[in-house]
Amino acid sequence: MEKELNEEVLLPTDTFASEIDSGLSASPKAISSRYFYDAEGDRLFQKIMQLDEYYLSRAEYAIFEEHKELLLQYFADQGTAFHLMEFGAGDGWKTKVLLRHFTEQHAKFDYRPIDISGNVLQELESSLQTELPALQVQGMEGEYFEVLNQMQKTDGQRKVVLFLGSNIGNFRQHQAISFLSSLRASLNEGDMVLIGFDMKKDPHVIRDAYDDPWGVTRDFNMNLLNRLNKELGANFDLTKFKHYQSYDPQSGECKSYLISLAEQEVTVQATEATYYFKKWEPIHVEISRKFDFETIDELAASSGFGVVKNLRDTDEYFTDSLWVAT
Ligand code: AVI
Repeated sequence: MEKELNEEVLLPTDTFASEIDSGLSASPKAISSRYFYDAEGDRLFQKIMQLDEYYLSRAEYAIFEEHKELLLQYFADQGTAFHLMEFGAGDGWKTKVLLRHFTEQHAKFDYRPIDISGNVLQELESSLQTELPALQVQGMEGEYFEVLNQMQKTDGQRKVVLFLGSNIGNFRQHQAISFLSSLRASLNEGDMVLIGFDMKKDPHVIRDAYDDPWGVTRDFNMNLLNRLNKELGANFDLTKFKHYQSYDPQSGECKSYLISLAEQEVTVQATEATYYFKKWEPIHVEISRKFDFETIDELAASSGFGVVKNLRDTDEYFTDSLWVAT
């Protein structure tokens, strides 16, 4: 029998429910930030990316504007044809800077955006059809690890993989190494990856980006509880939780929590369980790590890549690091 699928993320509902069950039964409580992204979560994240406080997207956009020709020279290496693949492509706002330039320069490449959401891919493909009709686009829908397996089956043409927006920061170090090592295993020597890293900086700048005065980031975090209410039949009372964010300048860990404002019990129909919360008990919901060059070098070396070039914005807030599979 086919498993029931949660349409938004194409995950079996029982996997979703069982992960929530382990997260809420654990001590300390934790839920993965991958569950932020239902339709409302996608909408709120788009809104975050337009906030002045959330500098990450603008910084990476500026890096692409400044270095698009240099990137093309590395990617196409003397006119070689390549597949440009992108994990977590989203609306493609930043990537279009590269796609437009590469198309204008008649580079020999196709674009393969990869996203967990079929809707996001459809919208991206149709906007690209209008804006860059000559570009060959082939969307791939699925979880990162499913797609990595499919990637191995592509022809021998060079692959260049984009992993932008500091999505890598949402992994802990061991998870990042395991993801990048699997990515490396699906590539050939000489293939390239371009990874966006948000760098350590003035802690106040980071705190403002993840706790904006408009409450958009708060709503983005709280939406997780709404989602559990809607999809798993939970009965979270949103007035009894608040969003809290912390930043540790030593480790570079920016963490988000939902804090219980009262001693309370929450029942989730899909897990057939009731969870007890102490007053002030946190649920850890996201990590957004900030990097330095030592950590970037260490990540590359431990996962089978060599750093070719680090590209930075003028504020030195963000780095796009170009790696080659060794
Ligand atoms: C998707 N990811 C890279 C974002 C980040 O910066 O960690 C998600 C986000 N969380 C709060 N604001 C944005």
